Amino acid sequence: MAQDDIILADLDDAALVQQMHEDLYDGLKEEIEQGVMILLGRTWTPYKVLTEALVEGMRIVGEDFRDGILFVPEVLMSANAMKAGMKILRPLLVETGAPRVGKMVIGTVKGDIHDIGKNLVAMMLEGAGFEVVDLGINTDVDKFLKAIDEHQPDLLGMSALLTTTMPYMKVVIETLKEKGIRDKISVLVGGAPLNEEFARAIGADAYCRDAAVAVETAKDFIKRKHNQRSGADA
Ligand code: B1M
Repeated sequence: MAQDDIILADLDDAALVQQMHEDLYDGLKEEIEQGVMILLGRTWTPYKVLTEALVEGMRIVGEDFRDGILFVPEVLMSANAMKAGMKILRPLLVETGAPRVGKMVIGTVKGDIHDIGKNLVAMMLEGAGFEVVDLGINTDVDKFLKAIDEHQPDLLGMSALLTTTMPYMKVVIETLKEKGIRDKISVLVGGAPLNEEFARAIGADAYCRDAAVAVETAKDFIKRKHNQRSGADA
């Protein structure tokens, strides 16, 4: 869509968000960056911009991708525009001054290159005071193990967006068991095709529907760990 005749700053909030959904759909990176800045300037919180303008826009892209209306190259452009918006929001979400509460190693599993959701989870966790070691995409079990050994995290997060890659999470969990370190770490999993039942079936500790739930769940597990520790000390 040609944007020449639309001045984003002249739109009211609702119209601007609507326009941003369309711009995300069309993969218009600069317009998304501009829209994010305008909403922040109107005192929208970074989280509200993220969820209402960006995540909701990406949901619409996902529907049309599913229905064969959009194809990979177009969705890649949308993803790039989304990432450009997230890049502006990241420091704002991360710099809350919250004390460090725990550490998570996170990655998108082997065979899978989807990273928008995982990046969002990492950003929100950092904002909530977690130290996050992000292993990126296409992460195999050796890379997870090496990072766990090196960083000694409280939590392991795994993301998968494909039905063909989600079973790999079980491979990682089984390997943690074989190595005798499964009990030392809480495993949180997420991604659009997953659900509670799947998480239980593969032996994960929790399924996280979205980034906000991931933060709450991570905090909960850290609290439990502290309680166990103080129980053992008593
Ligand atoms: Co992909 N793709 N894609 N894709 N893609 C999906 C996942 C699909 C559902 C689209 C569809 O058909 N409707 C479909 C999977 C179908 C299936 O498996 N049943 C699909 C397909 C088929 C494919 C390809 C195979 C297409 C092809 O090549 N023919 C290919 C696979 C490549 C590969 O990975 N090997 C492919 C490629 C791509 C792009 C590269 C074009 C691009 C990815 C760009 C990128 O990530 N850098 C892409 C995109 C963008 C999507 C959709 C449209 C959007 C995903 C997204 O970013 N959502 C997606 C459709 C959909 O999911 N509805 C789709 C926004 C994001 C904020 O949400 O990732 O769900 P989400 O993350 C959420 C939660 O799930 C949760 O919190 C996040 C934030 O709230 N969460 C976690 C996620 N990870 C977590 C980890 C945690 C906790 C919570 O750990 C603690």
